[in-house]
Amino acid sequence: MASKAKYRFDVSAQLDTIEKEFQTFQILNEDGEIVNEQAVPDLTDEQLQELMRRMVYTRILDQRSISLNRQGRLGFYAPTAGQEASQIGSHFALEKEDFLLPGYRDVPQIIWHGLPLYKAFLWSRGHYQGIQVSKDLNIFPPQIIIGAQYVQTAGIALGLKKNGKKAVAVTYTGDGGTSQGDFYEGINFAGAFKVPAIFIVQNNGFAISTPREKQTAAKTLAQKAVAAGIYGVQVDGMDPLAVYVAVREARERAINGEGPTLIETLCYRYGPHTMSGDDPTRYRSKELDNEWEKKDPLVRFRKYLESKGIWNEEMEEQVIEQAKEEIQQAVKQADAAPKQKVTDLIEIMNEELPSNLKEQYEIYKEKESK
Ligand SMILES: Cc1ncc(C[n+]2csc(CCOP(=O)(O)OP(=O)(O)O)c2C)c(N)n1
Ligand SMILES: [Mg+2]
Repeated sequence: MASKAKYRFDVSAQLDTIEKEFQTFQILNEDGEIVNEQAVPDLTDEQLQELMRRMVYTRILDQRSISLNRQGRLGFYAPTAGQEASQIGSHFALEKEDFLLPGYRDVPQIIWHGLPLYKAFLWSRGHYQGIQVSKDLNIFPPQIIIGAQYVQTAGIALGLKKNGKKAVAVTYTGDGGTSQGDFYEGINFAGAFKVPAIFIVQNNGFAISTPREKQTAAKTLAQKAVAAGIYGVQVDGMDPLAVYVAVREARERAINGEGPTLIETLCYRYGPHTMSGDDPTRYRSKELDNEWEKKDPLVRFRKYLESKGIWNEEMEEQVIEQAKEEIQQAVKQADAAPKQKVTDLIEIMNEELPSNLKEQYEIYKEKESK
């Protein structure tokens, strides 16, 4: 017979049971082999090629953005390499009518949603034209305030529901974002009102230099969904097919009135936190980097497509060339934007000016006319 338990109610077994339920969902392993046959999505060869094309393009965009930043030709930049399956795989599951609320690292998703590349560069430079987009483009500017987009997403999703729209609001944050109050408020509200929202947490293991283990006692970030009474999924964030399926099904559920889903994607950022002086070698080991690079989303997806005979070096070269060419053109277009004036900022932010701003506006108008 077991010895008398120290406590009458075994809370520890209860927590264990819940945590064990959150297993990592995977379809394609590191070697590009299908390990979960019944979960393989119904994507045509053309769609699979397009998904690969977007991931390769995004990797090149990241490399070029880093160089442009070093040359002083871009402003703020948060590297994306290593997160392509998580970013592009998730976006691939969405439709044009869906609303996207990105974080600062999620520029690729809004580009693939339709933001012209040169506007992404202008946003990076802090130019107001970078966030002026056509009305039919359902995107928000990348959020810098950690977690704030989670609350906004719950609100937008409620709007979609009230207006009877067959669309979802999708947002992204990082592992660190789930330690923020806004994160809990957002998922709680979304659960209470059963709104069509998808909350994606890209768990790249670090919030700048703070390891994920130090940010929370939760064993998985997906299980945070339980407290809000919403669905939670943990997925291999280096596997584009698994991410695609997790998001596609979350979208289906949301549209069918079944409410929101929280999706944790396990991934890694190869580069620094941002280009503003972060040195990852001070908080990450070479061994850890190597371990994650073996899981690379492009490598495994390339192997998978090659094994199906639908991808080759020549196709990849073509994508790389096209990306380089388009990036070069977009930089030129961004360079051609008019120099930003202080009066521009005042004008675009206000329909009517309060007296103090009116005064400043006149002062700047005078200065700028010289
Ligand atoms: C409210 C708020 N607090 C702090 C910061 C400073 N900050 C910028 S990025 C970051 C870490 C975020 O890490 P994570 O959510 O894991 O996203 P990742 O950068 O890894 O994609 C912090 C603390 C901020 N931008 N906003
Ligand atoms: Mg992180």
